[in-house]
Formats: sequence, structure tokens, C-alpha cells
Amino acid sequence: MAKSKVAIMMGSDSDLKVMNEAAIILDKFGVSCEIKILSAHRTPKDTIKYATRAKARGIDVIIAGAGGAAHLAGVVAAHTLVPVIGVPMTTEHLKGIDSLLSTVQMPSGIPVACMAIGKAGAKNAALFALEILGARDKKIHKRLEQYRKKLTKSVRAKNK
Ligand code: RP5
Repeated sequence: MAKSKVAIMMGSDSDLKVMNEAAIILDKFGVSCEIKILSAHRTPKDTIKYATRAKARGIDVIIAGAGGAAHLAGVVAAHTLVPVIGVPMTTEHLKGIDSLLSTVQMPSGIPVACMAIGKAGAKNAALFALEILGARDKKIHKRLEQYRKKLTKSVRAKNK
């Protein structure tokens, strides 16, 4: 089986600190990723080219973080059949509600899985990508089981 690969895209390098949380989790699970700064409005041609070629280049899942009128995940999803997970970025004026609604409210036909705003969303995007990959990769599935057990244990330990 070919090695799984995830793409982490974001609209600006100002998203990098938050989106790096996804890369850290993928790294812990031994899944490789490539990070790309590509904007749906500032570099639209490059974004579409990247999305169009993703599958042929061996990308299995795309995580796309964007803020404001956050159309990155939707535009990428429109140009590929690789599953796209959107992460809405926190914004200065509307606190990420703008990003959340732009990402989550995809009209029918082109789905985008939308996570929570900010860091929690970036982390969950990585875990969700792993769940998608885990459907056909037993190793990843097993690691996710171990991760959940550890998570439960760490919460229970707080009550001792
Ligand atoms: C979006 O605009 C990016 O995803 C970013 O969250 C937001 C602001 O970008 P910068 O002005 O900080 O580059 O495209």
C-alpha cells in the first residue's frame, strides 16, 4: 500500500502558527504532510492547479485553513475528489464566525468537512484526516485506538 499523505493548505502565512498544530499531530502518527500557503483570492490559479493535481501526486486528504471570507476549502473541494477538511481561522473583527460560516455553509454538491475555529479545529482536522486514512490503513487505525485510550486515561487521572 502506498504511504498516506496529507496536504495542509492555508490562505496566508499568518495562519501557519495555528495550522502547524495539525502538522504536529500528523507527525506524531508518522503520517507525512506537505504544507502550502495558497490563497483562493490572492493566488487563485496556483490554488486550483495544486488542487487539480493533488490526487495524482498521492495526496489522500487535504486540510485547508482560512480566515475571513474563507473560501479556500470550498474552492479546493471544487477542483478535486480528495476529501477536504476546512479549518476556520480566528479573525480580528468577527472572531472567526465569518470564517466558520464561510467554510461550513457549502451549498449541496461540493462537500467540505468543517472543524472548530482555531487551534482545536486544526488539531481535530489532523485527527479526522487520520480517521479517513485509518479506514484502509490498519496501522493508523490502531494508533488512533491507542490515542483515544490515552486521552480517556489522562482525564480519569485528574479525578484521582
Ligand atoms: C485569509 O485571510 C487567510 O487565510 C488569513 O486567515 C486571512 C488574513 O490573511 P493576512 O492578511 O494575514 O495575510 O485569506
